[in-house]
Amino acid sequence: MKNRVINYALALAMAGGSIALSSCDDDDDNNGYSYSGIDAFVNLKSDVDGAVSSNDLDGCTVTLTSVQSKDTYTFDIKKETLDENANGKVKIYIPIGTYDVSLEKTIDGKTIFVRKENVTIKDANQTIDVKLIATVAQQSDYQFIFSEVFFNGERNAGRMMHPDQYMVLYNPTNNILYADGLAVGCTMQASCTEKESWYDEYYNAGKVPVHGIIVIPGSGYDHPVKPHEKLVIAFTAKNHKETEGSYEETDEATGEKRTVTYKYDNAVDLSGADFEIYEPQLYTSDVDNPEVPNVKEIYPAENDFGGIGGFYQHPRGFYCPFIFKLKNGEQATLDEFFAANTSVATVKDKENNNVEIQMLSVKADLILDGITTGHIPSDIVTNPLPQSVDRGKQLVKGCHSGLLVQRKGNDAEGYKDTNNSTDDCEIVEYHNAFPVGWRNK
Ligand SMILES: [Ca+2]
Ligand SMILES: [Ca+2]
Ligand SMILES: [Ca+2]
Repeated sequence: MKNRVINYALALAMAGGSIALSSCDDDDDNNGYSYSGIDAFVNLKSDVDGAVSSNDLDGCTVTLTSVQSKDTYTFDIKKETLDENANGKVKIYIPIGTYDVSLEKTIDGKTIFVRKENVTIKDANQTIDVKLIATVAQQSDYQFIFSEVFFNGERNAGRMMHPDQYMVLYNPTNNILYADGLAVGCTMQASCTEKESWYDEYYNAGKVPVHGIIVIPGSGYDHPVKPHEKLVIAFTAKNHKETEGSYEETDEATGEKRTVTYKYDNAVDLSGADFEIYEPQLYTSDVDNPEVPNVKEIYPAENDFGGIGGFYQHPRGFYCPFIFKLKNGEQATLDEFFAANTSVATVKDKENNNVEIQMLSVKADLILDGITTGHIPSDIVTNPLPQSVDRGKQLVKGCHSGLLVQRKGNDAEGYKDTNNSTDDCEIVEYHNAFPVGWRNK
């Protein structure tokens, strides 16, 4: 059954402004509808201000589908009832019951939609709050690129630091993109070594083995990123300048021992990162900033032959980072990805015996962006990323040199991305800081 709601004013006009109700076979008790129900409201609330306008939704309908009977009830949206950001209430008249609420419209390359399931309507004038989402209409228009990758670490009066690694993922499109399920992989093949025994088998099949993947959590539409805005993922979200170390020193004159404490003055303030990696099983001294949500991780089972078995960026850039997207950041989706993309490869151990290792790989055609990184002494011996992802390279002179791989451009005007990092990126001897509140400064 499909209940198309006739606009009451329109019905009046069609009937010539008189005896309107005689055109319906209903009595006065059910508002002119051919069924009995109650008045209620669907309250539309735009998830991101400026994402949807009242004009976008003019003439659109909101549909309620009965969970039990699958009957549908549709209601017209009039822009006069909405504010400029399309926030506002749509009056509905509907039988008591449990419904799924939906709305969808594609306009100007974006899809605007609402999904809300299992809403029980039982009270007159009840209000159902729903979130209006607007994002790219075509999945192929979804894109994120690295605007900064800081894997190198730095020295602080000779002391090396690289838990202050970070990366910045930038939305180069003119649409709001949801980052739930946005993932970064680090290649299993190192750029400084000869091809691993499994390299051709995987790369010839369009697969890029990884030693770890980090994934932005979320149900699909929890983390909007506006056009030309970015997300900062920290290895650890704290102000690394405040990291304290100490050593024992003997006073030459008196022979007394004393403790000297120091800080890491050249390190990065990542206390305001959007997400952080928290992996105490792999990194036993890791700390969890409760203010900063943690990414989820997928990685192959750790063993002596399979490499690192966890998301890891080498301070010489040997394991190249790349971006891809899962449909969302829920654990079930990660598990599904793991099951579908895990295989077994055979490698030789030190005694030249064949040993099987678990491999996790990402299909190359899913990769949205990647940067081939390494260091000058070895150059790129083997390409860890397909040429279609990056046919260039960015090399640091050595570890802990305070070097940032940065894409040319800026947030406001965009960045250069020709999938040739030699041209698109540069290495600079500074890094940015992301203290608490950096985005609003
Ligand atoms: Ca951490
Ligand atoms: Ca945290
Ligand atoms: Ca690219």
